[in-house]
Amino acid sequence: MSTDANGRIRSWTLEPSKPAYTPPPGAVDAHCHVFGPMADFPFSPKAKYLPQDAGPEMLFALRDRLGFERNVIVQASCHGTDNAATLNAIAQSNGKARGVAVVDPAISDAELDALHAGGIRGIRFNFLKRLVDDAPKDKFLEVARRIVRLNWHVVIYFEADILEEMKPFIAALPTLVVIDHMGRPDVSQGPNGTDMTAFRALLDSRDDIWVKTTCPDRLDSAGEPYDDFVASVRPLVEDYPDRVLWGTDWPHPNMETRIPDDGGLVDVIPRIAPTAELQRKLLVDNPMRLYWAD
Ligand code: 0GY
Repeated sequence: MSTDANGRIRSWTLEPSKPAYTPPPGAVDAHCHVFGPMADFPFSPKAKYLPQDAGPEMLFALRDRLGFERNVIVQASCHGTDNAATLNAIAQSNGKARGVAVVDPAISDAELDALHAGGIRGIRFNFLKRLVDDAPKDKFLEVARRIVRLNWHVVIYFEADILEEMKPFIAALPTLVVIDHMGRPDVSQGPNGTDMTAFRALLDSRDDIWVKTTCPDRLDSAGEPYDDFVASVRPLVEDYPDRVLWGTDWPHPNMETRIPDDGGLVDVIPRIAPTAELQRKLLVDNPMRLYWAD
């Protein structure tokens, strides 16, 4: 755990290793965040964690070190519904970043248009009680209907224990849906375990549900080399190759006690996507279709 004198925590390693694996040209890190910098972009009063600054320069330096070309920056819960830090990072990326916002469901159409102009292509609904105070499904559905005209998608973050109760909500969403971290299955159960089987049934319920095959560090309690994660996730990449995304999750919110090595995370990619074609879909074709279609 690394906490500074102001109680601000660092959840990322300062010295990530250089991965052995080289991503294909044009690879996209499709799930990462920025924190602040706080002096310019204060955290939400409702934030559940207080991180040290992890701004765009740090993110882009990591991108280059890991061999990626683009980022999809997901608004982190510590910034609430003020997307200024995310928009700032996108603006500084020379067109190499796009984003997913978190919005107040009462947002106006003009504000949605401004987010689109700033590079936002989706909105995130977070159902983790430790991260957000409430998650009003009726209001989420209303705002989801209002982003259809922008051709955006919805990103949903929930854990495996509420998958069943999420189903009617997911079925009602009028946009393409992306599920963060596969709905956080228990990967120690294996690819045919209860959690993965239920998650596959969800994927089979609509052909426009996509999935982030992310976060071995969060999902594999055995830690590196993340064998349980690989065993559970590789069949998913092989069976749904056109609906998978990959990201570092840097700066790894709330992982301050088990900080992952970002280079080690990249080296998991060829183990879950064992062919060059699968890697190109996962890292280039799929995220480009979703975030740089225009
Ligand atoms: C993640 C996961 C987490 C945090 C957030 O927005 C966030 O604060 O997403 C988490 O704590 O599980 O996807 O970054």
